[in-house]
Amino acid sequence: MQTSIPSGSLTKRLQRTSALSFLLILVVIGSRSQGAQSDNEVIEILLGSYEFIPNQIRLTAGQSAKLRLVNTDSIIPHNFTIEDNTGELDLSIDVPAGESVDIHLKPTRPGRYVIYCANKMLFMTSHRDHGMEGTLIVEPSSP
Ligand SMILES: [Cu+2]
Repeated sequence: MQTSIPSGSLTKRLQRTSALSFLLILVVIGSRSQGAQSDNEVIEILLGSYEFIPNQIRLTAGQSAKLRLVNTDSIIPHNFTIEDNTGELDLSIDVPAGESVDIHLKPTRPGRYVIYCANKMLFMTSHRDHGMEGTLIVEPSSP
């Protein structure tokens, strides 16, 4: 008889632990970013486990913001796509596994825009169908 540690479950546990710590970091950032959005604000978006955290992003028209896209998966590449038929915010950014990419946005038109991951699993459905989508809300600047 052989005794062996199921490495798969250990990896899963580690992934869960790191996901949890990312969540904790996010809560700290979330509580710090209450109130008015400043031009230097960094909004961190986690891409992993087939979801965006948070899946709702709020920006203010006329203000620039830095979005930090963090891929928390160790082997799955993700993508961050914004759909905007005016073309202003339209973009598609690939975020390799375990890496992060900063993007700068300065929206001018208030509205709601669809965001999603454009990647697909081999021979399977899209990441978007698995839940990797959300909303970018651009609020009008306060008078
Ligand atoms: Cu993805």
